[in-house]
Amino acid sequence: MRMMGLRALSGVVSALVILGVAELLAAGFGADSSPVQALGSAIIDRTPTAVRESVIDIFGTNDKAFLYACMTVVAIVLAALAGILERQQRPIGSVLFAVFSVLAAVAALTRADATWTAALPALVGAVAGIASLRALVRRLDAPQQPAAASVANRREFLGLAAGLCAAALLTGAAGRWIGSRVRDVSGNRATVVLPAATDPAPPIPPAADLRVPGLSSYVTENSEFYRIDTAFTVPQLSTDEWSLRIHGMVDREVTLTYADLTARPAVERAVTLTCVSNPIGGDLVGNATWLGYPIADLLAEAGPHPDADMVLSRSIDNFTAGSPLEVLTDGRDALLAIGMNGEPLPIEHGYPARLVVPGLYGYVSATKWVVELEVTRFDRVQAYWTERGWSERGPIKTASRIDTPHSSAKLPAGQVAVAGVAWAQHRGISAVEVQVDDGDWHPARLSEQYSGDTWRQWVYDWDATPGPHTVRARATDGTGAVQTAETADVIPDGATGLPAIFVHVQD
Ligand SMILES: Nc1nc2c(c(=O)[nH]1)N[C@H]1C(S)=C(S)[C@@H](COP(=O)(O)O)O[C@H]1N2
Ligand SMILES: [Mo]
Repeated sequence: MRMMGLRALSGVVSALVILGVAELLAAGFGADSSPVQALGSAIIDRTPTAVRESVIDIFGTNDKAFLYACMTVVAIVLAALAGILERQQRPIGSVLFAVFSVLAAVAALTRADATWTAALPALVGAVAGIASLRALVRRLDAPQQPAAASVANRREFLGLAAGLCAAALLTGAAGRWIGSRVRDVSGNRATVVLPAATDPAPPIPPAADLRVPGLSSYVTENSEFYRIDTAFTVPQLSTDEWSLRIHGMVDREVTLTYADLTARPAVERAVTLTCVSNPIGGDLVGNATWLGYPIADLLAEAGPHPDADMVLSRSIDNFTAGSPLEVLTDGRDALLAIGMNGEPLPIEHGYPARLVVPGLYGYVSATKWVVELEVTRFDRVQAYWTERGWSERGPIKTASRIDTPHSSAKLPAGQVAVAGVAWAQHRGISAVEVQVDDGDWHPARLSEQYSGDTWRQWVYDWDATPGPHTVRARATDGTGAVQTAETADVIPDGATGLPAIFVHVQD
């Protein structure tokens, strides 16, 4: 039993050696070449849609932390197993290490823009880790000896294991530290001075924000803004490295540098973003003021062919979104954005440039760290989420949310402000109604409409009577269509149904 523990320890320590060496090399060969990053990204790209949705349901935007934890547990179990199976004459553990390192190397090689050097961290790491495993197991496999010699052997084993473990942690930490120093673009971001908008956003009237306690503010602060993406580590792309290539079914290919872009007249617009994975009542929605450049103008410069109907936008980490060309050029404020609420885009929200399209869910439009627009056709290519079972088109569905009171709140009888937000980007919100139990629908008071591209707040003054109650809301969009009560799952093109809270009003 004791022996098995020591064998398992050899495996875990040697796996740490692999990772430590690999992290140090990855500092030089690029974050994508780290086995942890490469495998994490490969897992994200291959996670079945249903699994991803339940993970997002449970862990929200901590989905990456959850994946990290799962990978750690699996790695420890496999490494311990490799240690237990390894013998001097029968190197099964070494073979296991080799197999996983080759998998990590292949994953690294298949990332966007990978060169052959991307395989080096995993492979060199494997050589070091296997050497470590062999050295440790040699000390455990020593033939039966007198008790004194065996105690000396054990001591030597533990000393070696401790030394290797410390060395692995040190190289790993050094690799991470150097890597973040080399790559981190927050220094570059701090030097960006955003251009003034030639066409600024109309000022937000005070009455756009009802300021009811518990109600989301009209503008979502950057630090509060939801984050959803497939990036296991946030891409670090400086303004010097960034460029946008517009190509495909166009008359002339266009490549814009950051300086080319910011020499153009900038516009500023408030637009509410929504994620297709947002369940009814969920918080994957936020409103910000974006500074950017009309996508339609950029496309016009390239001259899209008349038979093209889709723009496939691509990020530096190879995420893609397919937006209808028609939507990008119909006059709405579809932007290539560089600023968010008066600041350069936060790195996790797409620095230095991303797309924002009013009326389309993020997965078909809002590409962060965007570097390419390919003018093409829906019948020729599929975007990232379409390949994974989501609808190729993703117009935002009319939705409302009750922010206050919270579900299962205990309330005093009498006046209660039931308040929330409603959105139907690019169609606007014309009414919100509230229903208590199965009674009549009552109109809520709306905040001042700012634009059809942003959400709208509402409040209903409810005269609450004692007892348990269900309170529901429903919105009507600018075309007069009422939010459907029929429930639909988020897959394939967005949830439907009415938000409801259950409250207990005291006597
Ligand atoms: N590069 C990249 N851009 C992306 C995504 C992604 O996974 N990678 N996800 C999209 C989705 S699904 C949504 S809802 C929005 C979210 O933008 P936010 O994180 O700034 O809120 O980004 C979109 N842009
Ligand atoms: Mo999304």
